[in-house]
Amino acid sequence: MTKKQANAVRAAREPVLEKGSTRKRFSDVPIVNNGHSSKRPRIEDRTDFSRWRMRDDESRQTWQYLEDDEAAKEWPQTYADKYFLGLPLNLPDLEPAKQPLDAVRNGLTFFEKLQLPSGHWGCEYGGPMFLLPGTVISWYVTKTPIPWYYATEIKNYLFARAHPEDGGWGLHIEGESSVFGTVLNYTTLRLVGVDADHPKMVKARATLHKLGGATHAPHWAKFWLSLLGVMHWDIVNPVPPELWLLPDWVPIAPWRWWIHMRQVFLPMGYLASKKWTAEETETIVSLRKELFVEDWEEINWASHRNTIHPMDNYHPKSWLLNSVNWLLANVWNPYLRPKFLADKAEAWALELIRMEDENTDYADLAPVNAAMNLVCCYIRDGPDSESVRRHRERSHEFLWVKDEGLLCNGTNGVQCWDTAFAIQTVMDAGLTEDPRWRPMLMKALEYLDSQQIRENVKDQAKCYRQQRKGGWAFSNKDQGYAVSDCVSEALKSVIILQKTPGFPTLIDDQRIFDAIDTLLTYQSRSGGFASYEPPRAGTWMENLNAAEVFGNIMVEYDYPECTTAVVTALSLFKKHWPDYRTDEIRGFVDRAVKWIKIAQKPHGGWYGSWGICFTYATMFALESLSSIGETYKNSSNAKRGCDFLVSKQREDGGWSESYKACETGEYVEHPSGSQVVMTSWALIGLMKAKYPDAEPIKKGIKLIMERQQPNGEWLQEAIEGVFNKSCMISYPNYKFTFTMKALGMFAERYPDEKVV
Ligand code: LAN
Repeated sequence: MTKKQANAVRAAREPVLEKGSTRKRFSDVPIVNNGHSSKRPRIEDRTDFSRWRMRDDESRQTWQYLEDDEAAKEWPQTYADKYFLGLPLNLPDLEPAKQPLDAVRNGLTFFEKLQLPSGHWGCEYGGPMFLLPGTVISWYVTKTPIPWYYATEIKNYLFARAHPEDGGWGLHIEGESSVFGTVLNYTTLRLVGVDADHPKMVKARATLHKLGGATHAPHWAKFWLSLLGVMHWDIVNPVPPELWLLPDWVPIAPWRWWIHMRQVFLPMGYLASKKWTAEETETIVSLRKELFVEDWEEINWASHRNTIHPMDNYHPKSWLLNSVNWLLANVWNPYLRPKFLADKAEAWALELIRMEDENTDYADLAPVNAAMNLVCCYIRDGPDSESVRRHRERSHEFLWVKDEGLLCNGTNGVQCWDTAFAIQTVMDAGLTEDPRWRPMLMKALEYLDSQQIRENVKDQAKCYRQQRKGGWAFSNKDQGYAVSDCVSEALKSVIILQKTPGFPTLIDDQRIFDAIDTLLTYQSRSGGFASYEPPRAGTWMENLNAAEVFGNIMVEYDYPECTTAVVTALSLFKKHWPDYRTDEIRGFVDRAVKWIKIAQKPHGGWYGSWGICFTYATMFALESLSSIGETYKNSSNAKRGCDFLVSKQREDGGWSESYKACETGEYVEHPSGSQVVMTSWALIGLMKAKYPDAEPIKKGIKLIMERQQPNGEWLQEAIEGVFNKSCMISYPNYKFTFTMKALGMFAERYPDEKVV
């Protein structure tokens, strides 16, 4: 790198500030009070949005509220801060785009401003409505102080997201009110200091009561409310930590479960076994009156273990699980469970929790187990222990502030994932060599370099972790869980940039090979690829799904998105390193492609498990087929995929799919009409497959261009992502990365076509 290039990179590393700003170093500002308190937080109408700052310490994202005027002046808000907070950016209008490539340039001009100092793109990652409650309950029961500005914005967010008609909350932001959403978010509001007689609380309570009250809640809500002491532990279906003592060969042993279930059931099992309950407070006593239709003193808790409102019962428990639960609750726990075994199981659970905390430096897999592990550490190590301090500190990384208030993200960020797509967007538009975007891309490359996981976890086999050396996580290296498609997308982006003239080789061949070696350990016997690990048990294990509100949660599945991403990455890798494990890679790709073809639905599309829904997975499938040379002309699978997409194009040229498709398995249109994100997915799929007719593609491109704002941005539309079939999650950066990718690909493929 020349000195000039290095300077440009250094300059670009700084966040984009408004002209005339002076700024303070992030590290000069302390993060929020990390002490110990049982005080009820002060709560105000709203906070001053000009005081919030996103602090990015090597992609550790925390929102800071600068109460001190001087500090606020010295650390001005960046464009990214303002954008995230919904404050006016006052950006000038750009030269209107005449051609798709102009639209990409305008889009990048805007998107570049959102790149954070460490080189990644951050964003809200909300949607699920059960994450914030877990976090707040875990703070409350561990007497973690809740600053008034958090309490205030939590209240604002939950009020903003209450159902406009009935005032309740659903499983996710677009869902209808359920007991799960309503009971947990109502409780959260009370814990942060909102009065029970606030009109919005009265309305929400009426909805909760109409749904049957808290006794009709699903398992996970019953767990949190028992921990809080609002319910009695007898209402919680058993979560025996003894399961962790089972030898590995046992077909139901937890090491075979999907990693998220494993990591949630682990602390949940410990806490349930301890029947640990928070210190009673006035609010808790009052909640016992507010949340139930029955008289609290009269409730027969054990009789409500299986009471559940149909709205919350997406995956009804099997007769097998009901029978096992009955035996555990009525025979094993009261009469047979020996104390030495319970002690042994609890101790082993604590040891596994310690390993999870150590392996992730307390970041933990996701906010659900992070919140529970905090409580476990509080019990195990005491309120002032180092482990509790670290958990409290890390819990801020799950929070996000936006115009509506403060929410809890699905993970500690979307850093590596969105950064990988941002790079690929520029590549697909043929702009990687344009010096205008070099500083931005350099920062992104350096970011992926810094986030590659360099070692496997300590005692990998003991804590049932998958090989991860050379991989990338969805969020960042601290979290450190490699995922097959996250490794693939990051790897593709690194290869693309490092093979572009003018970019340095930050990641040497050996590190690329490490990524490949790890990726290859993910293939299942079927040829497909799952998310964090190859499946370790059959789908019959869903018979033990106790969570009711989610589907496909107990084991790993092979996913079209993951399998196709791996195929595309391996195809790209093979081009540049044809001699590395050549035969094996060929075998891996052949098996994966066979699986992809089998996974194609009779209508020609592929079902998406992580994005909504058929449009998303079909894009990835067509891209992967094209990476092995199969396109519309020579592959019946590619042709059927294209025909499927084209059959769903709307009059206005766009595509629109509703989250309902994920729940029902059928293509369902979103009531709000065409969406830029789904339109982009469909167009990318068609273009990758070299669909022969330019007309439908042109129509879609026109729609995307028309929706671009004068400053280059696109506005947020319907929700884009999903998990476990029933819960939706936002991917706000998709409206930038995929739109620009579609436009850029069009410009590359049809340089002479006029669109507007
Ligand atoms: C995610 C987010 C990313 C997502 C993709 C990489 C997009 C996907 O292709 C593979 C699976 C993965 C990594 C994924 C798995 C499940 C997550 C972690 C989430 C959807 C984000 C939140 C969700 C997690 C399970 C939320 C906590 C809820 C529980 C039911 C434990």
